[in-house]
Amino acid sequence: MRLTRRPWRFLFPIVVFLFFAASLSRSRGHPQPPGGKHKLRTKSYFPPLRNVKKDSVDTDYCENFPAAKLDEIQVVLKIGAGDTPKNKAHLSTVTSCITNLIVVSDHEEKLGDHQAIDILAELPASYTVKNTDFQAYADHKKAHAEGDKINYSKEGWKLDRFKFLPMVDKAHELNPKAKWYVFLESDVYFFWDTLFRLLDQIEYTGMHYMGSPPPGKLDGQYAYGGAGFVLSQGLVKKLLPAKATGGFEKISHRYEQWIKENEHGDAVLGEAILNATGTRLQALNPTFTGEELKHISIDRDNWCVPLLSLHRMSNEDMEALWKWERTRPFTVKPFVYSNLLAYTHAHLKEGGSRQFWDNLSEAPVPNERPAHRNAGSCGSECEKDPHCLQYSYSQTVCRFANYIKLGNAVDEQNGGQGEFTSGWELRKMGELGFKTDEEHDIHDTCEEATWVIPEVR
Ligand SMILES: *[C@@H]1O[C@H](CO)[C@@H](O)[C@H](O)[C@H]1NC(C)=O
Ligand SMILES: *[C@@H]1O[C@H](CO)[C@@H](O)[C@H](O)[C@H]1NC(C)=O
Ligand SMILES: CC(=O)N[C@H]1CO[C@H](CO)[C@@H](O)[C@@H]1O
Repeated sequence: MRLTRRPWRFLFPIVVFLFFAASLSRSRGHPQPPGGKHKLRTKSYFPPLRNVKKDSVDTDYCENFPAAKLDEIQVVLKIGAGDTPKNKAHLSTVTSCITNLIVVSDHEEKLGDHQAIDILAELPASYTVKNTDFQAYADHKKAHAEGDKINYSKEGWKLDRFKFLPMVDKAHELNPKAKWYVFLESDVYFFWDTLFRLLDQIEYTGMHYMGSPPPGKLDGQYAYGGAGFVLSQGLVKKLLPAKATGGFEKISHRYEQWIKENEHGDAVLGEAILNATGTRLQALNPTFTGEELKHISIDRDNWCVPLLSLHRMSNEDMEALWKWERTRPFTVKPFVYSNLLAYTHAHLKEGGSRQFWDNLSEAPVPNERPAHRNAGSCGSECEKDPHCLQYSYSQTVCRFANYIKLGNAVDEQNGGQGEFTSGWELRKMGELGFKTDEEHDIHDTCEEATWVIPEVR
């Protein structure tokens, strides 16, 4: 009776319920197509630094590092014993705050506070039979025994692929309770805040194999080692089932033949994961990226996409970026692609162009266009072109790009005959969010991050 007289009383709670149900499913990203992006608020685990003196002897770059997160995350660093300077650079920067770090190598040695594990010593003897790739391992052992120093070599590098399977076995053996297993290499930079925010969005009991396919093969089906990758506890449990006789079935034993036949350890790991668990790669590029800093393109597509990894970092860049990242002004927002501009393009505060600077712009402007008279006309043509974000001019050639790249200095004496100028479109970059005036912070380029939705391969 009352319901028919006042139907709104009945309808109101239903409408409210439907509204919440809809917004809940949206915030979990369900209706979005794979490979798309969605906006999502995430929490920062890094409180503001109290002591932000960069480069001072008493700067503690781990001061606000959320070490408690490491109770659930096992980080594994894979190195080569011949790479001493690189390994040291990594352990004193990117992995310096990872208190429970596992270091896997082809030689057992003490590296600062860490004990590198000779992960190849874990393999069955059958690996070395008729396997010329293992000659370097024997040579290294002999050299060490004689007190000789191991240097980087091509032969030594051939050992690298044999580390992928046993390092997963080992990470699980040493920390079977971890919710996440995170693997990186000594030339890979990691933005830890992005990792923590990403893992917060995902259930560790599920089956997750996350990373980026190799650069240049972005339709690939395995996580490229050079971008770092992550395995969930749920996946690792299925990958390494308990044996009736005790212990766990190791993938380094189970897939020995595969790794002998394939020169890419990361690819074999991907195949092993698929074979043993039925789980495919959840591609999260460009958040994970196998690109190096100098080749990173910042464009309209990735402007607000969180950045997690960089590859082929020089020791100098590793240290400089680490110190910069750990002391940049505090923000609750995630680190996104366009935030890199404050590191690579801080010079834009002094003006939009740079002389004796190589472009990395690729598309030459056709000859008949009037952009070729000088750097100035090249720049004004770029301004008129709605897609052009950066240009470069040298020896009558004007090039545009619809992305922003760091580029290189050009030696004024040798390379820089004549004019050699690169420039950036400050007005269009400002519209996107990178503002170089006094009132704005060049670190704050996005309203809200757009997270990549994993694309299952
Ligand atoms: C590595 O290089 C050093 C210096 O060049 C040399 O003394 C040493 O013998 C090399 N080690 C091996 C194993 O060849
Ligand atoms: C896993 O690989 C083995 C050996 O090649 C094969 O016999 C088996 O069918 C594979 N299992 C699945 C589920 O693909
Ligand atoms: C002016 C300048 O730096 N030009 C270079 C831009 O990049 C292309 C492609 O890498 C080079 O060929 C040009 O020399």
